[in-house]
Amino acid sequence: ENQQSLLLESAARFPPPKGVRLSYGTAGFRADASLLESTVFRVGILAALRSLKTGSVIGLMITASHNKVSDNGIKVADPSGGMLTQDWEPFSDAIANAPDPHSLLQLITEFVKKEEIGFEGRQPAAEVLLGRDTRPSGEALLEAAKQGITSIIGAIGTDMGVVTTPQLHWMVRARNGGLEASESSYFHQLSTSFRCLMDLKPEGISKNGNDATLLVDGADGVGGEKLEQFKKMLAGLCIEVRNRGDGILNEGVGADYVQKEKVAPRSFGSADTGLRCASLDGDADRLVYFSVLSNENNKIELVDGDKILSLFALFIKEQLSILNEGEDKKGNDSYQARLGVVQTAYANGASTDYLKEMGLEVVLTPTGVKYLHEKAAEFDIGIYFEANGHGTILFSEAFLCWLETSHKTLLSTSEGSVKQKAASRLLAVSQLINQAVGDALSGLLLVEVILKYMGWSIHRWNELYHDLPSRQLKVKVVDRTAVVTANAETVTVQPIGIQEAMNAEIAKYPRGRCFIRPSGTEDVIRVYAEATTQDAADALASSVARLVD
Ligand code: NG1
Ligand code: ZN
Repeated sequence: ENQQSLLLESAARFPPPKGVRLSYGTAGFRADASLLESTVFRVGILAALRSLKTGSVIGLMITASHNKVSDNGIKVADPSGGMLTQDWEPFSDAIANAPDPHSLLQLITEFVKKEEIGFEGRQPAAEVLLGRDTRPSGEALLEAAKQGITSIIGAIGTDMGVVTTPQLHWMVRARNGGLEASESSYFHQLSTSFRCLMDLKPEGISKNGNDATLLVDGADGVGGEKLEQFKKMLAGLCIEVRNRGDGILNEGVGADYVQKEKVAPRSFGSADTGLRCASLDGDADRLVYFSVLSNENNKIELVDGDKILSLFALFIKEQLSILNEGEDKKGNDSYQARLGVVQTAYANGASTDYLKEMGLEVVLTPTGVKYLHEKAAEFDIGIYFEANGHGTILFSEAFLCWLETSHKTLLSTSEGSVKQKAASRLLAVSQLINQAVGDALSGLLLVEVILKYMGWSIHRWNELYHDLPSRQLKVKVVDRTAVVTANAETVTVQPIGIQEAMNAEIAKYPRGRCFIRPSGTEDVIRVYAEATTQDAADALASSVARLVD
């Protein structure tokens, strides 16, 4: 009874905006910040229930990532630090759109019954870690989320303050693994494993052009601020952070802008020609690299998520082959680790070819981190990246266990030192790279360490393969759900007949590839096209966009 009246009473303080329907898309709820108070309050309730149900700490992150500063959003981190389980998404949609406190209460009561969520036991019964990016609307929304959490009796919300999205996910994972969940423990783990990898680079390598300062575009968001703080702990790496929050968040800056527009962000120009640059997005879960081309109005050489993935795959594969060298096939102590990579249809065709030529298993999933992450977790080492720069490397428990044991036994053998170093490197990578979600800061450190290891400049790295020219367009439509796709979004099954019409366009261009899909974060249909020349990719994209319109 107490619980019910508490919920009714607090829900009355957060009436939903009229005539707006929100849905938990590829990245949680996202909308103009002024529309979100009630949604965020309700997601607070959901997070508290999720914590009760799982008996673990849950995370809530308030951010709209690369979207404009007046937008905001909220997403839930599950106990592992990953995205909210998909079977709770319908409930999430339902409560966000409940018209009044009574219907909200009814939905909650039914759900609690169905999920058999118990209210007794631990103290506190539920805990939710809250974080937000630098958006001015974040503070009030965080308060609304907190009120949602505390409207479930026995639940508490712990404010982690302004953090990057991956920091918050990392903290949730750490807490549930019995570790300390603070920013300083995060920085400590990253800097320790970074130093370890730096110490393990092969003798004699270091002079090949990448000792120069790394220039970082902080998107005027939280990532730049954090990196500025963190860089002091990173011996052997010189970083200059620009766009640290003096300009407008995500306006002409950030990984999304750089990747989609293929131009240099604000504060970067011809004076930086040829230098190694990186760009974070607004909440620092995406990372791309670039290098300014001389005298060509802000044109850049883009090194996107596909190429980061390729660099990581190359390095990991090399360490695995060092470890397996000379092991007989019967394999006393050897372990045939399954290394796999996961991409989406947005991956440049040239990257997929390159990875397959390396002999790797390549899997495609639909767009959305939750799908990529889930697939990558099926491998001993699963590397996933979206072309836009979101990705990470997942290690299986079984493989890490084997790695630790063999790391110890290798200490005492003669061939040990080389193999032992490879084992140490892989262990350090598993500590450095965020196991919960894609993380621009940890990804950046791993890129830097691998470039040092290889003795490569950003240009050498970019030469791994040549991207096929591509074009992305968005088309505003009345009802984006009219487009239904299959086979990891590579085929359009509805509207009927559109795929045949697309095929006829695609057939006009050598190496032509094109697909469409409804966006999960914006009210648009996205068109992607690829071909051997930029003109051809542009023409293919616009003719398919006309079919959609
Ligand atoms: P949508 O709007 O569903 O295309 C975009 C990105 C995704 C992912 C989400 C979450 C593209 C083409 N799509 O999703 O990859 O990052 O945002 O931020 O970049
Ligand atoms: Zn982001």
